[in-house]
Amino acid sequence: MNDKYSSSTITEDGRLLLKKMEREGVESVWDRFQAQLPNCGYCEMGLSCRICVMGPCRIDPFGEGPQRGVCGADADIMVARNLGRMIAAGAASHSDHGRDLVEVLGKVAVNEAPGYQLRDVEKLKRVAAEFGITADGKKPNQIAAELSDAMAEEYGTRKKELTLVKRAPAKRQEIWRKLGVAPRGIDRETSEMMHRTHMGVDNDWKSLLLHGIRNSLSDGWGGSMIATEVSDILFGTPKPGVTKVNAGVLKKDQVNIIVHGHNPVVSEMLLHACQDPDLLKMAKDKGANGINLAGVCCTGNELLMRAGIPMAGNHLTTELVLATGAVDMMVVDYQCIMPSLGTVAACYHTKMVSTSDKARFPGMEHQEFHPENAAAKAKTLVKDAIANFDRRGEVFIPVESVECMGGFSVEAIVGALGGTPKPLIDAIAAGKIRGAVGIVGCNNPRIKQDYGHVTLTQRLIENDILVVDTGCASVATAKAGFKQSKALEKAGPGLKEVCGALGVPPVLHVGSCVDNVRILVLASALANALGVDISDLPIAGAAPEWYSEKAATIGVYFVASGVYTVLGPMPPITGSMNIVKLLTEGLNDAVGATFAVEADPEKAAVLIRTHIEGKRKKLGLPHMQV
Ligand code: BF8
Repeated sequence: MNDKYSSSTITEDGRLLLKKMEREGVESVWDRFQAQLPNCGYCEMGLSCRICVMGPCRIDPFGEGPQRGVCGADADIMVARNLGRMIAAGAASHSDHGRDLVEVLGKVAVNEAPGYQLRDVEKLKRVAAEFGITADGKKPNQIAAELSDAMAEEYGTRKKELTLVKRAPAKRQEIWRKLGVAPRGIDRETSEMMHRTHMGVDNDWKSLLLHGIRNSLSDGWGGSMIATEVSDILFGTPKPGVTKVNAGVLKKDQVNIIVHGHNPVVSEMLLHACQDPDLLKMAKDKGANGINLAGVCCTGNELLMRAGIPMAGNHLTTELVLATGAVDMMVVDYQCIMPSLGTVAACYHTKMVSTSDKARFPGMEHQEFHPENAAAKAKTLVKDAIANFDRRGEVFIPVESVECMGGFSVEAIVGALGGTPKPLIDAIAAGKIRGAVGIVGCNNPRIKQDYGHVTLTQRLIENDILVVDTGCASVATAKAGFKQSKALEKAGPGLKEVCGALGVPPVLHVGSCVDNVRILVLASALANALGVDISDLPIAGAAPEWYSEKAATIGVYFVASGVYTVLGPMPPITGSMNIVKLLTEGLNDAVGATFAVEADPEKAAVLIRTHIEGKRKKLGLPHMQV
């Protein structure tokens, strides 16, 4: 179908709901995007600075106007400071999410978090051992208490290096030590970045960017890694399972509750409440055929991965699902929640509820969740959602949902391979699988929704490259049908054979955005099995539609971990050609990988395939000309 909405999104549900919103006069993210055009050229290039109040300042990229801010910062310093603060914000977000989970773990250990439990005690023991905590004769709760304390220390206490850095291949750890970027404390690196970028501190753009690397590593091998591990311990390590995706997962005859945000602490309790027999009866008495819990964005991914909860959409779908008129309640925690949602919801009957003390929004009722009250609070919210069911107006559920397989934790992937990564390595060595690519990140109205993710994924799998994806990328490819066995038809012959034999789709859903660390762990396992560094592997990363500071941080820790990474949207760095050159070329000498920026996913696929064949050649594996 070709209409004006198809320039905004490739999805049918998106197109139809956008049309409905326009008909109803409801403003969407695309309308606001248009209203902002043309964007400020200085900001796009990273050449504006409002760090201090001698400014705001800007630098003229054409060399005619000012070439320095009031403080004397030139273009390199300005761009580096802005980028540094972007990395710090991304690291702070994911790592603070990790801290919240560590606190829940600590409360569970002392029985102060009713409803939560230690679901994966084996993993608890395994991770505890990495922190030097022995399990002998100890009850799981005691181990959890000790692990929670040890993890909390990673945030602040003065350390030489974060504990989980040891998970990286030895060669990688050496590279970081030599460069002086091994992260020392999760909060420390973020705090130091804010310090360095204060006026009058670090004014060497190279040194600022090196600290940007260290800051990103404090998240990738620190806060985010802790978030994923503790989520697995508390909520279960994901196993493959089948569910449904897109706006068609909403049910006309049921109470629909959508969870949005990132932290599974709230959504897990809602999941339990939605299964409560008393509440199910209450829904029935109200005329509903059940309570349907669905997710959007990464909190949805957390539930999809572990409990097979359906997924209504990714970032740019979050306003659109409200326009179905079928959402009785949307419960949000934090991150990626547009402040417009309360306004959109007010045009329908949806009740909006915020739950985190650190994230409040206009047009939302605030019901604060803490580990101590979460189970009870969740029941109250489900009751409120049921009460809202008969306030619905017109309901429009535009499409049928699509089947999707999720749940590919590293443990599940290695399990599917028979307990060792060797079969995957053999398939790569034989050339049946050319390599693997992690496709991650967001939607961004600069790019037609899902077009970047889906096109790149198609080009890679048809060329026998395995795709593992997370975050909104993983929802995009799920909606497009890449996460079902039928999708093997879209894959090249080698990938089709290997995935077919294992009973998995050619595109593996590895989780939410904090779960990008699963990709690091998997890459480390492959590198260790081969006795090489991550940068030697025929792998790559891509963020075709990224928008957030968190995604910027992920990109940096991918590259700093040795993974060549192709970004879709250009980060605000073009005001400094020195920095562009360093990130796209110079980093190769320092960390063995670089960024590339390519908005066209067809061209990005060629870049990635060329990179993968180059790595195959260096490893002495059969390779081809792309
Ligand atoms: O953490 S992919 S839009 S929802 S930032 Fe946000 Fe981007 Fe989606 Fe998940 Ni990640």
